[in-house]
Amino acid sequence: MNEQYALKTLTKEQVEKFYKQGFIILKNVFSQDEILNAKNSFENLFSTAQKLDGNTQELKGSHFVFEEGGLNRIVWCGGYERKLLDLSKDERILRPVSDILESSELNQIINQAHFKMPGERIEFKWHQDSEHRRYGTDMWRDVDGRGSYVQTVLAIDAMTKENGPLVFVPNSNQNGHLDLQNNSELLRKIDSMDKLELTLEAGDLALFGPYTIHSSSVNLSDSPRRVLINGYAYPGANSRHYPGVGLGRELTI
Ligand SMILES: O=C(O)CCC(=O)C(=O)O
Repeated sequence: MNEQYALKTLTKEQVEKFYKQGFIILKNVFSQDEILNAKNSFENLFSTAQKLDGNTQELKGSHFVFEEGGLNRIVWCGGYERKLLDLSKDERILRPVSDILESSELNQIINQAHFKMPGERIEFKWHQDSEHRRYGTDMWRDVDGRGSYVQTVLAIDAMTKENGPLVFVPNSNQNGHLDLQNNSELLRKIDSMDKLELTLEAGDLALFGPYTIHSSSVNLSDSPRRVLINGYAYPGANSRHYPGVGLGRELTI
């Protein structure tokens, strides 16, 4: 393999940065050939979704979720498109996650395809992923005391200012789980906080923690903005059942 795309472990500084600002970006993790392969899987998934009746439903262990604006996401997309499940255990994703969690055992609970096709009105409002992981309930235990979870976003297309990029609020992770959806005062304050609009090339990987406040708006460009999202929990943290995968799959690195 071209050295540029070889497995890289994180430095101590990168891990510190992850916990300080709430996210890190790794450039050129996958080659353009590998991304082309993943793009073919996304195209298969999308053409399957086009043939459905617009109601959320499960096919071969993948949960096709439609919302008002169109196809919102495909949860556990690797059920339908095996190549995307294989990609989610590539060491170039698992190694940095394992460096952050300081665990060689990982519990993968998320393997999700996000499509923002031109003309569709798909957006994700300000949130922390800790909401989706059910922090504060008995479905989640913060085993490592640092969030116990890493979400990774692999750019399948370039992510630009025009096509609905992820937007992070740096350092917003510092106060843990904020129950944002029940905190309208804090939600209002986000407008005046510093933000980082992410621009990525296809093949770049963003990693962020469960407490990092983020959002992404509608794709206003005329080309797709697709990402493959994989999420890994510290062993023992999750007890929520997810569509397609139940309690998740155990991976060892
Ligand atoms: O596809 C997007 O931009 C949304 C990603 C997101 O909000 C998440 O991974 O939690």
